[in-house]
Amino acid sequence: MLTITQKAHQFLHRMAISNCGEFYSYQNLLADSHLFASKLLMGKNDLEEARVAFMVVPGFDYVKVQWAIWQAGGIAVPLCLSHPLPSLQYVIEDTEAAIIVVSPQYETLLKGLAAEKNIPLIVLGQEQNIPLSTLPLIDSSRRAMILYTSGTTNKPKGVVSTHANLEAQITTLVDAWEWSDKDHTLCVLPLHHVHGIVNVVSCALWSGATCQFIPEFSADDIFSLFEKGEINVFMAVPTIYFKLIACWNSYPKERQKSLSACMKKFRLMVSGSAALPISTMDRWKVISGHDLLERYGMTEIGMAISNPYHGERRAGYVGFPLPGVEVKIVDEEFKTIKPDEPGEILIKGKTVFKEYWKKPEATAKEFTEDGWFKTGDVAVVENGYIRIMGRKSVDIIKSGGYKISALEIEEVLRTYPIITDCAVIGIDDEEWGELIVAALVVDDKSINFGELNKWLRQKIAAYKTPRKYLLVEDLPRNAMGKVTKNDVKNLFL
Ligand code: MCA
Ligand code: AMP
Repeated sequence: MLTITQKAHQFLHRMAISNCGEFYSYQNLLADSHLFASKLLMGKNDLEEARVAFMVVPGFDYVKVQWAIWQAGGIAVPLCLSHPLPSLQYVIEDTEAAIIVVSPQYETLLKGLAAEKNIPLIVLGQEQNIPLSTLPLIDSSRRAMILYTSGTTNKPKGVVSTHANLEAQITTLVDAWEWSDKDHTLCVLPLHHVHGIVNVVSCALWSGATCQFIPEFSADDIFSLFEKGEINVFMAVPTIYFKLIACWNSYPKERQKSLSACMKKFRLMVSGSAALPISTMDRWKVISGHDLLERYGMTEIGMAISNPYHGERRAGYVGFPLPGVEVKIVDEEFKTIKPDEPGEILIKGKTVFKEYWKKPEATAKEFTEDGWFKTGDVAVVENGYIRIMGRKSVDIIKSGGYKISALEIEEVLRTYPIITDCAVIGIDDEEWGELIVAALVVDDKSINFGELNKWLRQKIAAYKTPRKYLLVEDLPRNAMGKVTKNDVKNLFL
C-alpha cells in the first residue's frame, strides 16, 4: 500500500492547497515537508516514534508539518488551537513530546513550557536553511498519530493510530464517497480530530483533490467561498449546518437564490460527529437541494457506518457498515441480538486504533476477548438502516460535535473555592446537540457565574464551559449514594 506522500507523486502539478489567496501544488507540499522532516530529524536517521506536538493554523503549514513528522518517523500530536495552557501541557506531558512546532502566534503561549521541560521549540518561519536528509522507510505498522479524546475517565486519553489504520480510514472513505482528483473541498473543522484530519484533509490529498482552508469558522465566509463555484465537496458537524441555515435565512431573497443554485452543483455534502436533527436535514435540503449524507464514526475507529453515496440517505439513520468495517450490535454479554432490538455497537477492522497511549488496562477494557472494540454507543437496525439511539454513559456529552467528559468538568469545578459538589450533564439543544449545564452545591449562594466562567476558561477549553448553572441544596442520589444524572437532567426541564 502506498502512503499519502508516495501517492502525492501522482499529482505533482495539481493544486493541493488553497489558503487565503495562496496556492500550493503537491510538488510544493512534498518539497517543503521533506525539508521540514530534515529539520525535525536534526541529524538522526529516524525519529523512531518520537512524539512531535504541533500547534499550527489550518493550511499549507499544518499539512507540511504533519507530513514531515510522518516522513521523519515521528508520531504526530496535533494540539487544539483553542485550548488554554493547562490542557496543552497535559497533552505535551502525557505524550512526552520530544519536539514542539508552533505557528508564530502560539510561540508566547508555549515557549515557557518548552523551556521548562527542555523541549526544542520550532517556530515556523524562523527555521534555518539545512541540507535535505535521506528519509527513513516507515513500516505501516508503526504509530503515526495520537489524538486526545474524552471518555468515561476524567482526563482525555490519547488514541494511537498506526499508518496502516490511517490508510484504511482514508481509503475506505475515498472509495465509498468516490473522491477524485477533480474534487475541491473546504476545511472548516479543527485539525486535532479525525473529522477534519482524515475525512476532509487526508481524503482530499489522498485523491489528488484540492483542499481549501479558512482561518476560522464563519458562516458568512463559507457562503462567500461557495459562491465562487470551485468547491464541490463539503463536510461539517450538525451545529455548523444549523449555523449556515441561520446565516442563509438572514440573506436577501436574491442572494439566497444564487447561493442555492451554487450549492446544487456540489457533488457531496456530509454531516457527522453527532446526531443530525431531521429538522436540520430537511431545511438543508430546501436551501441546498442536497440530502445530507449522515455517517457515524469515532476517534478510535475512523468512520464505520454511512448512508449510501448512491441510494437513499435516510433521515435519522446512519446507514450501513462501510466496506471492510465489521459491525455488530450486542447485548450486555456482547452476544449479537435480534436486528430490531437496541444494543451496543461493536467494531472490528483495519481502521480500528492500536491502543490508548500508555494505558494498556484502559485499552484492554475497551475490547472484547475476541477483539471487538466497544464503542459505548447504542443503536438499532430498522429496515436494514442503523439508527444511533444514544450512548451508554451519561457522562459523555456531545456539544458542537466535540466529545466532552462531564467528569473532567466536575473535577475542575470542585476545585473552585465556593463549590462543594456538582453534577455536569448535557441537555438536548437544537443548535449544539447538547448544551453543557451544571448543578452546583455551594457554600455561598451569591456566587458570581461570570467570574466562575472566567476562571474555568483558564483551565479548560471554552467549549467545555457550562452554559447554565443551577444552585441546589443537595444533588439527587440513589441508595448507594451515587448521583443520579437523569434526575439532575429533570432539574433543568
Ligand atoms: C461555542 N459556543 C458554544 C459552544 N461552543 N455555546 C454552547 N455550547 C458550545 N459547545 C458559543 C459561545 O457562546 C461562544 O461565545 C461562541 O459560540 C463562539 O465560540 P467559538 O468557539 O468561536 O465557536 P465557533 O467558532 O462558532 O464554533 C462552533 C463550531 C465548533 C464551529 C461548531 O464548535 C466546531 O468547530 N466544532 C466541530 C468539532 C469537531 O470537529 N468535532 C469532530 C470530533 P463565547 O465567547 O461566549 O464563548 S468527532 C470526530 O472526529 C469523530 C471521529 C466523528 O465522528 O467525526
Ligand atoms: P469522538 O470521540 O469525538 O470521535 O466522537 C465519537 C462519538 O460521536 C461517537 O461515539 C458517537 O457518540 C458520536 N457520533 C459520531 N457520529 C454520529 C452520528 N452520525 N450520530 C450520532 N452520534 C454520532
